[in-house]
Amino acid sequence: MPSWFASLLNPLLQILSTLGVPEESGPIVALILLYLFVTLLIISLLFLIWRVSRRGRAEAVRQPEPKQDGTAAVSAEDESPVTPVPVVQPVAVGSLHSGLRKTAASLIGRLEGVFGGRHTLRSEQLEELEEILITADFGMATTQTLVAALEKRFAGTDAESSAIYQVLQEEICLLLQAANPPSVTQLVTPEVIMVVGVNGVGKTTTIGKLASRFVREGQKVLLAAGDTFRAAAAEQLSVWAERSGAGIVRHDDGGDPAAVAFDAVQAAVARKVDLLIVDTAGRLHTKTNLMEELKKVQRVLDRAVPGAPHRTLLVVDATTGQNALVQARLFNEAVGVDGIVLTKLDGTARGGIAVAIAAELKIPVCFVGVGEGVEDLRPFNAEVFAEALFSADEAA
Ligand SMILES: Nc1nc2c(ncn2[C@@H]2O[C@H](COP(=O)(O)OP(=O)(O)OP(=O)(O)O)[C@@H](O)[C@H]2O)c(=O)[nH]1
Ligand SMILES: [Mg+2]
Repeated sequence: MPSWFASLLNPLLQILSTLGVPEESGPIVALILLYLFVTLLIISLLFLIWRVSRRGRAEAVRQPEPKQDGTAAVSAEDESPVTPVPVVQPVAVGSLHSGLRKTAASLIGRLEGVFGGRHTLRSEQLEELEEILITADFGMATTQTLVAALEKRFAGTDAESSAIYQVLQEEICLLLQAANPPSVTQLVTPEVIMVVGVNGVGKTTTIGKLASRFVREGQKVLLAAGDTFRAAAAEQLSVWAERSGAGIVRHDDGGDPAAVAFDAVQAAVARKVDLLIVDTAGRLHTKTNLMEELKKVQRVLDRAVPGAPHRTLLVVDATTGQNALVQARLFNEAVGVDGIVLTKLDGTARGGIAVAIAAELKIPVCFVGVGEGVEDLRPFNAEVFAEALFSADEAA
């Protein structure tokens, strides 16, 4: 028996014998007592760690309630200068395969029909490739770039289909990378993101998913219910705020979206929020007056926090095909778009639109929506996306 253990056991044995425990049962009773004591100690320690970590998380999301009239609760002592701290942390690259399942299955199936096995690349096949890419919404200009790259590399030579796909994948990746966002953004707090797009593309749902992602990463997030036009739009955002643990600033339906933005950005500064995400009403990209309304919201945000909105994200629905490209072009001209969120990729076999937007407009795709659930938002990554386009079997 080690000496330290004996010195622990002996006093215990003495206590037990004074308590009337027979001498022969003393050691076993002492061992049982020691065992119970150590188990209790471990359980208490684990409980303590759990309490401390829970308190830390609660502090991270705790925010003052908005006032009864729906405006932000901003108190004088709350107000603080905007201090530079690291903004939104980089997010882990999730799988894009599930969202590209339909696109990949269709693309691979049709490409195999043309290039299956070993082939000498001729003009008939290049024409068929062109049709396949256009059908998958790569757009005319991008399709021509890709076909030209293949022609240059393989024309007249004998090539395995796998080599052809590999080159296509590399070329697509290059086009996507040409519009990749810079890895470091402005180091300000609050960082303000404004979300715009036409009706029903998934703006509010995307904001909910983003809020949930950033809250989980430890960010303090506030949402602004800037869609005062559609009845129940603020209610929809409130549900997402509650679900994600973010705060919300909302006014009554029919109010001025710029007023909501103003109150929200004030509240974001006062509450020392890391990230403010502003929802806006869906609007047609062709309506100039509605675009002016967005510009007003941008001006109000900028006045409160110079430089805000730091990012204007355009949400486009992948199932709308080439119309998404037109929306991206017009929204970009009107309000300046820093990044695209491509939603409903799960519902289409035409995921090539991501490549068309990145290649033709040089606007980076930042996230893709692959379903209606809170987890169904994937950070965009050019290599993973290009690889997923050609891996139908791995789609999960
Ligand atoms: N399958 C799928 N559905 C989505 C995705 N993103 C959003 N949706 C659905 O699209 C519908 C519209 O979403 P909203 O978030 O309300 O769209 P919105 O752009 O805010 O709409 P308005 O505010 O009316 O302009 C909802 O039923 C969402 O669940 C996605 O990535 N995949
Ligand atoms: Mg909405």
